[in-house]
Amino acid sequence: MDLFDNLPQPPDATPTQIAPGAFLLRGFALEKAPSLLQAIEAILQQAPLRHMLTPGGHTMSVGMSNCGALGWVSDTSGYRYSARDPLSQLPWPCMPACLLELAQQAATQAGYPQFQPQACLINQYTPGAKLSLHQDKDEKDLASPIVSLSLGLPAVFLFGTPRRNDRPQRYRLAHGDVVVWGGPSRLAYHGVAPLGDDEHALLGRRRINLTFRRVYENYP
Ligand code: MD3
Ligand code: FE
Repeated sequence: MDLFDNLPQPPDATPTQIAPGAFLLRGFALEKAPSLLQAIEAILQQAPLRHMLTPGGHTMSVGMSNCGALGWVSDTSGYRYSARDPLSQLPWPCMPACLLELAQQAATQAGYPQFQPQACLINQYTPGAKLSLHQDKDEKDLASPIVSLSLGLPAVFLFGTPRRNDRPQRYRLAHGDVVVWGGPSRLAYHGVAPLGDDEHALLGRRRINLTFRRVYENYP
């Protein structure tokens, strides 16, 4: 099996390029993980995780919520970004400074200075939860990268190319890992294999992934 379990890397080390425009920062968030998790739990008290419906009517196995000016939502009418949480009709919780700064620092390390994310999608995986191969193309601003932060149980991340039928590479994404996806990798197909059943010291039997996104070039 072509599972590339890349070597760990200190938080200040040079990012590893894993594809054109895509950079892996192993352990970049490791030291800050406890405080980041606190900020995430506070968001989830205001905007709880929920299992959204796909446009095809299937319930997603990943629990989702958002913070920031915009949030990604899915229901039987489709995928879109919304300024309000459809559960409460309230604006999504603000993006905490600690999360925004982490995303901006990682983007800068990877060669994308000036990253100003408008949305942060929070994905929670419990054992068995997965994310099928897809492209992130609901954002108008495809020039900006997406920054992802992984916390908790490790997952096997599938990373293909912008061509659906190219066989994806596999990466093990662990607690504290950050990846920056931009340039030619921005429209790469990707997904997450079903989460294994294990226990993480800080998060228990779950994995949380945050993705920081710029949706519109000019909003707000
Ligand atoms: C590569 N989330 O929310 S993060 C998603 O682990 C999503 O929860 C996964 O895919 C997760 O849409 C993967 C890594 C990621 C995010 C966006 C990408 C990789 C990407 C966009 C383009 C290419
Ligand atoms: Fe995605």
